[in-house]
Amino acid sequence: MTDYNESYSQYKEYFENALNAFLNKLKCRPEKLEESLKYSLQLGGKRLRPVLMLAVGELLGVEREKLTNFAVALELIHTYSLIHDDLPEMDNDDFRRGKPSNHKVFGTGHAVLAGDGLLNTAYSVLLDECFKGNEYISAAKYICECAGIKGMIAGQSADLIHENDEKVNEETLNFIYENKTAKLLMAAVVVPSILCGGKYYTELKAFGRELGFLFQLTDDILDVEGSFENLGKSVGKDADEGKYTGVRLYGLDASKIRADLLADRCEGLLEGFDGDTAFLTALVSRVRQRIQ
Ligand code: GRG
Repeated sequence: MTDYNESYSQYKEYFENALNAFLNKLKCRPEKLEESLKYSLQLGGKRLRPVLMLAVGELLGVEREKLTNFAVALELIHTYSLIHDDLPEMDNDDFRRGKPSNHKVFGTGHAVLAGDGLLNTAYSVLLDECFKGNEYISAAKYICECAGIKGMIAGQSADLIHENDEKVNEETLNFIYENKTAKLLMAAVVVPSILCGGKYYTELKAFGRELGFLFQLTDDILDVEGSFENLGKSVGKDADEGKYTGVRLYGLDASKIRADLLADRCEGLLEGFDGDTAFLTALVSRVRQRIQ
């Protein structure tokens, strides 16, 4: 197997080139709007969703070119959600990806507009894909559902509503985990399946869901144990703000055991796929350890 880091860098580089080409063509006025749209996208980030999409595409034999615009749209949606999440009225975070949050640079009003602009642009990219055929329409629709009112927005809404609840229950926690975090990861791994006639559709959906739960639980653990240097954002905020987290429900030690179980489940699902799943298996263990 090619070294994990090398493969991750290759997928990421392919995506960065595509994103840069897209951004070079993205022009709008006023200049401040264009700058605020591009600022957060160009701060970096792991590009986990595009990397996952490309890696699953390779496993299923889907050409990269077919996935590129879906990966760009998904990263635009992810970035919009981070901009809005950082706003004082939401998670109120002054830092993102190690740099000042969008609203700290451009002001709250423009951060709202930058998020709106990225979301609208993502939908425009997805609509362009729809002219290519039915499977493209289905893939675009899947991303919309994952990002929308039965997906990420529902998860964020529940997260806000249940902030400061005295008790945490598992059903609500699962709703938040599944919608706020897992849905965009599910979109990343299911789109390649849809584009090749639904191969491993159910299994990939399950894989994306488990990976999303693992991702969010390790995020909750890192909010207790991580550092600003490693994460590029403030830590210790969940407890300060009475957030609904896995650590609050299960406790820190049990959360770590649960995270191991979720990683095992992800790996178990990957074992059922034909082809070389070594990269995806290594990615699961990196998400568990939160490296890269
Ligand atoms: C505002 C509609 C709306 C939704 C916000 C993204 C989100 C939903 C909330 C962010 C809170 C949070 C910590 C979620 C955990 C999962 C997550 C999306 C983390 C950040 O994603 P990474 O680590 O970020 O992939 P990078 O910067 O690497 O792209």
